[in-house]
Amino acid sequence: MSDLVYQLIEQEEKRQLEKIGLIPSENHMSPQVTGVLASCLSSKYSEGYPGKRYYEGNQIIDQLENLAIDRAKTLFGVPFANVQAYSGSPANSAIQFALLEPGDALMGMSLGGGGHLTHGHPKVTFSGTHYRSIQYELGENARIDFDRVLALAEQHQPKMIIAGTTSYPFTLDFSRFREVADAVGAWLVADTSHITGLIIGGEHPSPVPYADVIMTTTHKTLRGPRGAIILVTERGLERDPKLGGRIDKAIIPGLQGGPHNATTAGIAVALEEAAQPGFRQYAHQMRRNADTLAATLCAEGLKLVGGGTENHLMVVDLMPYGVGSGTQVAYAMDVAGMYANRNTIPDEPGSPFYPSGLRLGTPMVTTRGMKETEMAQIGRWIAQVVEHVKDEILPEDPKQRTAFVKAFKAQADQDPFLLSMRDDVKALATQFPLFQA
Ligand code: DSN
Repeated sequence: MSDLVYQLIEQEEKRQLEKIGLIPSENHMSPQVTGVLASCLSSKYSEGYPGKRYYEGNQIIDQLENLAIDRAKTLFGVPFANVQAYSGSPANSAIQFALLEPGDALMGMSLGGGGHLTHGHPKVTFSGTHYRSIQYELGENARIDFDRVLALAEQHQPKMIIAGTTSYPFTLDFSRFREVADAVGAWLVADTSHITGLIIGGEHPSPVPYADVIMTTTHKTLRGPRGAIILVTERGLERDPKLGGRIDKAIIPGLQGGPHNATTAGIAVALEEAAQPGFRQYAHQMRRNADTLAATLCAEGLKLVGGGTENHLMVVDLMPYGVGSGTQVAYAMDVAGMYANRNTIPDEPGSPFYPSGLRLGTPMVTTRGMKETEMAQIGRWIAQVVEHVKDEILPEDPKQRTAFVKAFKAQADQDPFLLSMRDDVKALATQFPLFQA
């Protein structure tokens, strides 16, 4: 295989094998899911839904999509599923398009608090400009303060409340969100993208009894291909028996064209894998690994947002090392062979591009078969990297930052300490395959 594309794929596989992935929204797919993605299913157009397509030749695709839908409904215990959304952002847009009118109030967690752009982030997003966006911040100890959420809801009367997060390390209390939604008559949408694998594995409470609609991406803790599922609960159907149809119409013709059939098949395979007893063990180990990583980081003197974790992720508060220091730490970690992402912290004094936190998660390392011993070692390595770069302070003057970061990166790329750690990390990482069943 001489085409540069294949060479680059080989290089990426080598990178993933030799490094340790700690981005909580990423995961490694099983060989079965990976294989399905490279099938002839990608060559077929199938706009519409099973039994009602706009193109001929969908006899097999219909069966595949129905299989994915049935598996989703069974696994989550809901009466309706749509598996066509291209990913989480289009899926959230579809739910909003289905249930809101332009200008309606939409309430979600702020980006800084741990929410998502599509949860109404103001000014620059579709959801934050097309709708009247109300954002709730975190309260004491970086937890959701439901008294404040309720007060905000009563003040602004949102038509939709989104209970969902991307960097919130604690359990989401869907019953409290339901109380708030009921108080103002709002739709309750749960975006469980990050925690779906934990929910299926019995490590996090399910939103099914409380939410009207649930959206999850399929590639995070669920460990499938990049895509999304929209579920409607019994509760949602009781409120509007046509809710499923409204969601379907919002996907197509509302927002999308032909579904990505190979992805649909990959979702079906991933759902079957998640239904196996082994997946519960995976979810359990993911939690244990997160606890060990968090405890090690704290023991090494690092500060975690909210003091720890109750799910698969944690956010290191790097403010003691200067505003925006997530930039230097995340880069230096990557040089040392561990890739994570810089992240905002609550009440971030920096910016999303130069944030003061570091987000870490255990989905990928757990999929590779790593356990508590490896987590403790990784935690100590991360602390050593922070210690190593802590005197490299990002300039306050935005004009000086670009040059500083460029010089920092050039220096880090040649840093003997980081490069030596990279050898140690590689020695550990290569003992584990990308996917261990
Ligand atoms: N980009 C995802 C994450 O990293 O959490 C959310 O869409």
